[in-house]
Amino acid sequence: QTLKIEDTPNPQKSYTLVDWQGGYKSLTQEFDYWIDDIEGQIPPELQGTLFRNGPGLLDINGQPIHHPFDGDGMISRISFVNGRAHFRNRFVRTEGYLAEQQAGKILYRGVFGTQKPGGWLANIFDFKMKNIANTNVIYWGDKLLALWEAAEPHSLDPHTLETLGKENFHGVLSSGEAFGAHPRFDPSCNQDGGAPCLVNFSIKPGLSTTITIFELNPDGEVVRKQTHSIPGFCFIHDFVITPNYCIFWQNPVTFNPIPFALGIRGAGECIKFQQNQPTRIIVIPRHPGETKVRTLETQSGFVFHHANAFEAGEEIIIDSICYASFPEVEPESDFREVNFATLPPGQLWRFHLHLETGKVRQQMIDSRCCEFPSINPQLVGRKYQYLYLGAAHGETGNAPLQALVKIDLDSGARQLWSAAPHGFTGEPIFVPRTDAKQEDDGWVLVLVYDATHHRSDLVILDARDFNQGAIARLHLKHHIPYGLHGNFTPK
Ligand code: 3ON
Ligand code: FE
Repeated sequence: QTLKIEDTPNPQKSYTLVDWQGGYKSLTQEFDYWIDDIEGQIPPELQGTLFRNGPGLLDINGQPIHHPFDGDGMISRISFVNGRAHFRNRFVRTEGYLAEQQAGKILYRGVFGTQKPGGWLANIFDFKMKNIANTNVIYWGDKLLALWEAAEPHSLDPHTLETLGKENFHGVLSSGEAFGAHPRFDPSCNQDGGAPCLVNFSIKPGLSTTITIFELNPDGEVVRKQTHSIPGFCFIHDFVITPNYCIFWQNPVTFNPIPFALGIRGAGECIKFQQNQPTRIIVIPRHPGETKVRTLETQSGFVFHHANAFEAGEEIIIDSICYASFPEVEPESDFREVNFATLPPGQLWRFHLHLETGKVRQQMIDSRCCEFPSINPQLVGRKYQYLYLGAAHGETGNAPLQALVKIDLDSGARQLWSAAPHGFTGEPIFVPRTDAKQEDDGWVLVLVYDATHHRSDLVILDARDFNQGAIARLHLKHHIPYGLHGNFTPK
């Protein structure tokens, strides 16, 4: 346990910017080894594989990219076998990755502002998108899929991480068609006699937006697909499900395509937050027979990620990470020089939607800066008690994630595990123990960037008790750039 902050230069701060910046250096090498530098002990009952995705490259042969979300997807795979752990990482061999590595320079514009060298003249009217496969990685229907929300998935060998090609689900996706990066795993689908099912969506932007919902059976086949047209532009990164509904947050934003077309800004930099516009909440029934789409309204704000949702009588309850505004990306800025204190923190809120009256109530559950919610996978769409989050070390203000927090949503109790001052956390993943009887009986796995050694650790916590500290710290031989999402499979 490392809660001491005495050795940081500024006692008000639990981190230094220089330490934090180390986690945004590229990792160019691909590794394959048994992890042998371990503090504590890997629980032998923890068996399976953790897959993680995120930007592995923050530059192309020395040419910096403009935003981490534009970085090429790199998959890390940590498999746990009889108390030992094996590490492997591979870049997804996307068309763009291969072409740029061969050319040794940036050949594509990125959604979040990366431009080809040569100024606007080199970028004007180039609408080509590089599918960077960097946001999430899922194991479903015996396939390992790297996801990026604006194009189709890449299929990978789950053992070697070799890129096999793009996945179109037997022709369900047309070439270039999007498949979102935030699928939800319904542990027991009403329509499939209680079998598990994977629910995902995609967004086709425009003056009005098409939302497509896909439901896949355990064999990885699309068994249900529905599309809806929603008035206005949408930037929807995540959604939530319940047994009967899919729920989408239409954040109050507008899109001005002109600077993008003229080669001055990335598409994501043309999104403008509308402080005086309400958020629209779109509730779409999952059952093919029911077609009534409801739109509810609540106050302005921006949501990337939701924790969970469940039905409670007349209401749907949704827990989400909300920002007071969308963190707009500035074309001239360097993301490494960010002043955290000037940006709004993500904070945990609970929303109550009343479907009949259309009323929405909300309350802040925790004001601590947080991101990357994770729950027991058996309770997706169901009433749940425990939520795990990446969190700032301090209770107030915006800061990088250095801790994990466990929240008991029934009692309000909280537990904090912190890696400050030199450690930086990412998304926690809750792994249930086989035959667990309690919701929090299992482990929380998290990659922590350790600036002191410029390397990452895979940290294992007992989910029932963060206060006992890490039960194991697996020191990797290198760092892993701050990542986005991943999943654990018992296989
Ligand atoms: O909305 C339209 C449709 C669409 C799919 C237009 C569009 C071009 C903006 C678009 C594309 C969206 C894309 C490609 C989004 C990609 C998002 C991404 C790669 C990551 C998002 C991450 C979110 C968060 C909150 C990350 C937090 C990170 C930290 C706290 C750092 O450790
Ligand atoms: Fe996400």
